Amino acid sequence: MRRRDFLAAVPAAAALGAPVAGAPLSLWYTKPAEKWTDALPVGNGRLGAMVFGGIAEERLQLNEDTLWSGHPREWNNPDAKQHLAEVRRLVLDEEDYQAADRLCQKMQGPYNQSYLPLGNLRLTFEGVNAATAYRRDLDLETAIARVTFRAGDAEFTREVFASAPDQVIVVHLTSSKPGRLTFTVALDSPVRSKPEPSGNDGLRLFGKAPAHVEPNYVRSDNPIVYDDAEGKGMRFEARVRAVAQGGTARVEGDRLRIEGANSVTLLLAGATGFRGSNRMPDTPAAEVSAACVNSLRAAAARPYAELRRRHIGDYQKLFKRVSIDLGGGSGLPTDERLANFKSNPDPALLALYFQYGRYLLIASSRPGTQPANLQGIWSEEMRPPWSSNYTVNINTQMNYWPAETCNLSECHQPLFDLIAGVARNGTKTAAVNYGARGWVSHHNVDLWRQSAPVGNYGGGSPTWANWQMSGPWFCEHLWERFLFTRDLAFLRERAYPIMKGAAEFCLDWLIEDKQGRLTTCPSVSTENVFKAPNGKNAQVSAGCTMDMALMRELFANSIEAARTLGVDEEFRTRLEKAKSRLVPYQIGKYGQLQEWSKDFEESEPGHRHMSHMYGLYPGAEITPRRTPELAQAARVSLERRLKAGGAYTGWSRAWAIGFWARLGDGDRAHESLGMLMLHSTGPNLFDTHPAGSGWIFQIDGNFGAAAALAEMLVQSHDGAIEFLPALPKTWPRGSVTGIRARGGVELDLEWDGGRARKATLRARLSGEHRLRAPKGQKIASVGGLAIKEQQDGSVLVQLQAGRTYQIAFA
Ligand code: FUC
Repeated sequence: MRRRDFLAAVPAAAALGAPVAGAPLSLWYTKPAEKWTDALPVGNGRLGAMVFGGIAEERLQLNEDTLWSGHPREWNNPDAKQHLAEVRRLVLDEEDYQAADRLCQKMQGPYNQSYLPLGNLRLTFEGVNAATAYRRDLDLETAIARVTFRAGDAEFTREVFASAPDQVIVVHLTSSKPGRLTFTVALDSPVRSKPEPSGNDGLRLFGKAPAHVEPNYVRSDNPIVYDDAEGKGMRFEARVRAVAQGGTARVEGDRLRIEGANSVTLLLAGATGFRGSNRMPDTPAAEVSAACVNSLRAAAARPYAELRRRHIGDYQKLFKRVSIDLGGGSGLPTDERLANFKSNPDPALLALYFQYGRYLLIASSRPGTQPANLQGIWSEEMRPPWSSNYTVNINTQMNYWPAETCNLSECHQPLFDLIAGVARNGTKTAAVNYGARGWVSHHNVDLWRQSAPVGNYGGGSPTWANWQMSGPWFCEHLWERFLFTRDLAFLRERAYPIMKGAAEFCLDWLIEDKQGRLTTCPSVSTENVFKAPNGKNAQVSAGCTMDMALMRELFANSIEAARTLGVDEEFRTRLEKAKSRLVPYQIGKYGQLQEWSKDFEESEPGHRHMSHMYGLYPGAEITPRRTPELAQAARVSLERRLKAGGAYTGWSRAWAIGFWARLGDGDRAHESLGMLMLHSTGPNLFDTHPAGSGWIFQIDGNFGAAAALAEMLVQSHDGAIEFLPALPKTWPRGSVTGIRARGGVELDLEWDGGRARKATLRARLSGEHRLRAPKGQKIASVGGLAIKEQQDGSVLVQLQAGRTYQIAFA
């Protein structure tokens, strides 16, 4: 590569704008990461790296979001249909629930494929062993991970970021004394591959992914099957190029050696042979290479300072839309703040966690990329937990809970693409497995948009895979996007056809129960187990509360969508009729919201899933104002779950926070936020999930808790924009800007002494809005508008697109 003089373009280390200790939007540490879960994530939606920050050895663990095992294949099960009638008879006659469970397993197909790591970039330094003044951080303001330390008489810095505009990961190294940077660069991967030189100043790692990876459930040595046939396993490549200022850079064997440089920029590109979820991944090697070469060439033509500026500009356009201040603050490293949370529940750490959730979504989900999987895009294992797949009986959906409210609507896009792919494949699954129209999807999805119930994983195949309701849940995301943006083209072209197909499946899937109501069977309350009348555990029954809630919501939204678009009148009538016959919500013997259509005893009262409360959150059917009895019953259910040890996974805890926020109980929401910090958060603020005697990373809780925190401050699901619906006593004073409400409104809010002081509304669209002040307060004025005060204390206002309104509270 042509040498360029970067010195003039690059600011001195001290002027790089590194955040100081205690900067509110930085995660920082005084030691390098020892474990993967200590390292700090960067990502551009597609390429990700975990930065370890070692002193003599740096490791960047790398991912590319389309690198998966496998290829499109047949997963539908033509035999499934023949068991359906018998499953229904066994359940509806209450003859043998366990037999129904067993039969359901025969309706399954193969397990899904696995997300794979791209590899590692390793730097080994000479002459920098003992370091002082060590610090590593991740600055959420700039999305740059930084390492700084002193070794001997020189200061060393490294900056790492994943650029979306330039599609490369950039590592920039400097030393305060000239000529002090001497190190080797290597690429390796746990996926079968080979590193080799590329020109005089670069390396290339080329490989082919396995055609099949068995999940890790039962054994860690489950088969990983490589297959040389064309398209059976996708090609992939990582390439790194060095631009050194001063000194030399040259290839030595399969390594790159930098000697005596003043500063060095490493540019890393990655690409795979993925061609789309319904095509064999058979892109020729030369094309995969060309994708890397082209990104590197374009990036290398820009000086470091320009790459950095372009990255920050692009990132901040999304990140800076929202700011938050909950008070508090600390000069301590992030891991110490977390460890001290019990004695010092610092609100600033929660604000950091909230913004970290937004950061992670920007870093793992951009238009055109794959959606965030169970680990976002960050995964180092060949058999990651649950194949790091899309678990769509809550986890994937939870990843996108903050997208609209937290002003990252663009980041929602990859989920819509996934939904479209699953809907396409699910049309065949609906026909083959069930003889039904429309489309169906079950509880797991992978890169190939697996749509059938998965089975066949070692130790047994849980019946909970036979859950046909992810389609309706997906559709809630499409509809919500419309509610926030009122984008009619999106509704007409993307959302409604998919919603209609999901509703068509539901209409065919519904059957009559003995009381003449419409019900679903087989039906599982996501992964939960009940005591059947014979005293033994079972999973499959009929008409679980969540099935009914999802269908009621899908039908209502599809009716509304069709009406808005002026289409499908007759279909609307069919949906109305079916909707009115669905098994209704029921309140059980403990005063709880019933989880199953019969008031079964729970086998695991502290179960992590709380699906029956879907209508409270993220759904909007149950609200304390509109359905007070159901809201009270949901509260009883939540209390019972938590008392029995529920919410023990991070995602489940995040859900609990959302429930409390929707119930208007800020102090209980805050209590659960505290539990999340104490029990379900790793040192790098990654959300955790218990596993064996330890824990693993799972990203859903990061997103779910960020979304739930936003719900504590502003809600708009119940026919009004509500200010501070669940403010805890521990945040008497604070502010938030840029939160979005349904109907195209963006708002800022300030409070003090636990009372709203002022708010600003920016209307993106014209329309009537109902506004609701916090409990015990009133809305005194809205800009210069005439306000109609309603009986319940809310006010109605007519907002004009493009205008900003100041709100005063009394
Ligand atoms: C569901 C949950 C588990 C885990 C897995 C990825 O099966 O019940 O807790 O989150 O998804």
